Amino acid sequence: MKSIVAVFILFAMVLYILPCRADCPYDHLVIGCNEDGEPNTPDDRVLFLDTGQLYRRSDPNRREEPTWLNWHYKLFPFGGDPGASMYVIGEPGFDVLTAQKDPNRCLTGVKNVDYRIIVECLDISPGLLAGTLFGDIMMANPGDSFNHSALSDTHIHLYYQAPAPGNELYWIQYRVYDELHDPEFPDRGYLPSRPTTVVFGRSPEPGDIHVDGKTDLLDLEKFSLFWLLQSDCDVRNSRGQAALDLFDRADINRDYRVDLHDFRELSRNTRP
Ligand SMILES: [Ca+2]
Ligand SMILES: [Ca+2]
Ligand SMILES: [Ca+2]
Repeated sequence: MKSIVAVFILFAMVLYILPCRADCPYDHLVIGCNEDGEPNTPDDRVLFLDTGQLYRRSDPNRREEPTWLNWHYKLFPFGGDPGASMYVIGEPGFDVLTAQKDPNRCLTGVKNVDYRIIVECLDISPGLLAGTLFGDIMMANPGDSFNHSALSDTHIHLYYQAPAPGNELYWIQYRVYDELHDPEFPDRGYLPSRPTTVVFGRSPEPGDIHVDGKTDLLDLEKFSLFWLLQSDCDVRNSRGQAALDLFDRADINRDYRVDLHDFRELSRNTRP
C-alpha cells in the first residue's frame, strides 16, 4: 500500500495538483437523483450517475479539448517514460449535481443525516487500481467503496493505475447507493443507481457491453435492460458518433438508440 501511495504522490509531482472546482477540466461522474427530471415518476428517489462528462477528454492527442472521441480512456506511461512499469490517468472522479445547476435532479436534505452516499466498486479488472492521490481511498476489488458524503468537498479526483502495457483492456464498474435508505420507509433516502462502467486502455470488442473481455450471455442480459431506449441528445464527436455513453455501452453503433442495429453487432460477436 505504501508503494501505491508513493506512486500517486509522484504522479502528482510529475503532473500537477488540481485546485479547481467550477472550471475543473477533468471528467467526473456526477451523482444525482430523479434522472428524468420530472416529479411524481418512479425514479424520483432513485440515484443515478450522470455520464455527460464521461470520456470527454478521451482523445489522447487533444486532452485539453472536450472531444468525447473514444469510449475509453488511454492510460499514459507514468512520468512520461515509455518504459514505465505502470500506466496512469487522473480521471474520472466524482461530483454531485448542485441545486444551481439542476434543481430538479439534485439531492435534497442534509448529507449524513437524510442520506449517506456510498460509491461502490461492483467490478474491476485484474491489475487496475482506483484511488485518491494520498491513498485514503483505494479500490482494487469488487465491493470496495468509499463514503462520498463524508468528504469535505463533493468534488473528488480519482486516479487509475494499471501495469504496463497501458493499451490492455481495463475496466471498473461503479454504482452509488444510500446507506441510510430503509426499505420500510421508501420516502426517505434514495434507491441505488444502476451500474456505470468506465473503460481504460482500449475499447472492448463490440458487444462486450458487460465489460469483461468476452462477449456472451451476460452481455445479452445487460443489453435487454436498455432495449429500445433512445435519446434526442445530439452531441456528436468529430466522427459523427454519439458522444455521450448514455446507455452504458449498449448503444454499440453510437447513434443514441438501442435497437436492432446494435443487436446485430452483439449477436455477431456473441459466443455461447
Ligand atoms: Ca421523476
Ligand atoms: Ca462481456
Ligand atoms: Ca444504436
